[in-house]
Amino acid sequence: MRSNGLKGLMVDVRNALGMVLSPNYPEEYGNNMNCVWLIITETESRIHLIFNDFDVEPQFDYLTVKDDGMADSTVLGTFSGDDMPSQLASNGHVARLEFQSDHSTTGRGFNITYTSTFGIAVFQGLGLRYILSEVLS
Ligand SMILES: [Ca+2]
Repeated sequence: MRSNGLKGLMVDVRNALGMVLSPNYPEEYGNNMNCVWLIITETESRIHLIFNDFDVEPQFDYLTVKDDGMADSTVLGTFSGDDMPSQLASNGHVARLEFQSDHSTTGRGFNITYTSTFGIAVFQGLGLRYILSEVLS
């Protein structure tokens, strides 16, 4: 995973379905958060994201979903506020979720179910700010 610029806590859950929760969910997430989740499935598979709950401060806090594992990968969607995003699917076998919050006002955050079209989904590389800050700053 070196090429993705991620270090720190590695999670490897071999299930075709899992959850991505914002930090502290369903309690409010913190200020100044910078989180990255990388969801990797088998090469021929695709990743589907289903939003179950979404509540972040409009405009200033946001979740970005990217269509591959790199920071500069194509953006599938950027979400803010409390409108529930529609279901998303990756075009490849990797999806990258990035969550950023600013210095004030938080929300409940988000609860997302990920599934893999077929095969086994591997959820790898969850980093909260205190882990990733070494890499990102
Ligand atoms: Ca905020």
